[in-house]
Amino acid sequence: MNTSYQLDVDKIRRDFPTLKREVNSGASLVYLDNAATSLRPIQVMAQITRFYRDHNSNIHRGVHTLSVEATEMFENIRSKVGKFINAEDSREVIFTRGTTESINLVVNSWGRKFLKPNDEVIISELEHHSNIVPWQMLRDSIGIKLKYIPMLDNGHLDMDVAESMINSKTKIVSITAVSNALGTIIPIEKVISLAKKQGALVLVDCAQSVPHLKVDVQSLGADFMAFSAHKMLGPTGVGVLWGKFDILDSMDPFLGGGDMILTVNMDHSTWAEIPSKFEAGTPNIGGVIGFGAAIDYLNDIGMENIRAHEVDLTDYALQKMIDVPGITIFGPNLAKERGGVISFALENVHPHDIGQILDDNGVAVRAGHHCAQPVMNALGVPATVRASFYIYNTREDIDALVNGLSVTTDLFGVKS
Ligand code: 7TS
Repeated sequence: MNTSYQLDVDKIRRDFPTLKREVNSGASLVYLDNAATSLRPIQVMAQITRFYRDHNSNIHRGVHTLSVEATEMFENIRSKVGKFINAEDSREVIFTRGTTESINLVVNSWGRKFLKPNDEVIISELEHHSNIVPWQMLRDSIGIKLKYIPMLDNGHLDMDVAESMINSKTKIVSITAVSNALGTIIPIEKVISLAKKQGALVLVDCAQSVPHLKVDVQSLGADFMAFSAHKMLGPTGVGVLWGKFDILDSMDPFLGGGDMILTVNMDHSTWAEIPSKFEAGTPNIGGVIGFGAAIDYLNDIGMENIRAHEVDLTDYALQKMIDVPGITIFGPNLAKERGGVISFALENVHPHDIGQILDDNGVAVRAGHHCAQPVMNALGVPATVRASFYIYNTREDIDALVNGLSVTTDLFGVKS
């Protein structure tokens, strides 16, 4: 491959046995649904197996050898995640079930404690439902005002409106770093600076950024960040909430139960320090330990190389796809303004039919509203087809996508 960055895709592909799958009697799998979830390399699966085989135990409670080992392995991953995002203190890393739970934690533990009726919370029209619905539930429960920064036709946010909308009544801006539906990279540094001028907090939904771009929480200056392990080679059911120490420390617990308490009496209980305060019950220990192997894998490749590879693929895909008859490609025109996500439609062909025909040809994409219905409403479509890339994808995968689209346009008689 003629590229200036260091990424040995052939070697990487050998670590992902799922890529050897055939689907629909003989079509080689081309996996382009990475925004939904990535594949997992053998190193992650081996690490999960190693935990259950050799160290299986609950954490933070036993004095026996296995429990001490499991606790140490689990806590080492907290430090590893902290380093990966450059957190100042690994206690700022809270393990959750995923981005959805991380956002719900902030909404309930920070929002219910610190927000009052008529306080303003600002999100955007580009959010995934998990950064809309919890805030709507809080609005309906305590009477906050929820405002949306609108999306422009080109898939970018209307930053002029953002500038006037974020004002002294704003208490938190909760915003995605990269749109899962369109791939738009949001200028979060600018949003953070607007919020900080007004003394508002910022939560960044990094579900689509941390897996693909270098993110440094200290230089970014947000207050909370949420992301999921399963979109970055790790297991499902593991996510992270990072928050500034003093803010997390000031918040009430989210869930009550074992491991999050200091003392329990019949009439009252007291809470453990962070991070335990927010990690009630037995967590996904094997999953967190597997997540550690995923971070090692990404670190070995280098996040800058991953980003360069995705820009190259996205640029190639945009150039190839534009020639498909009847295609509309949604979102920003330039690869550098996008994550590795391309959402599109074909004239007079339902997105689900496109998804089905692509699947018949081995190409896995997502067709639907991508849990971002306000984006679909803004585009005036019920659904789109979305192809999304990761480290193991190649230009040949994009050729397979484009071939599958020609089969579709031939079948439906779409003309340019
Ligand atoms: N925020 C964004 C920007 C997302 O893309 C997703 C998942 C979430 C939050 C929720 O993450 P979870 O791990 O808690 O489910 N996005 C998608 C998607 O685009 N297709 O399937 C899941």
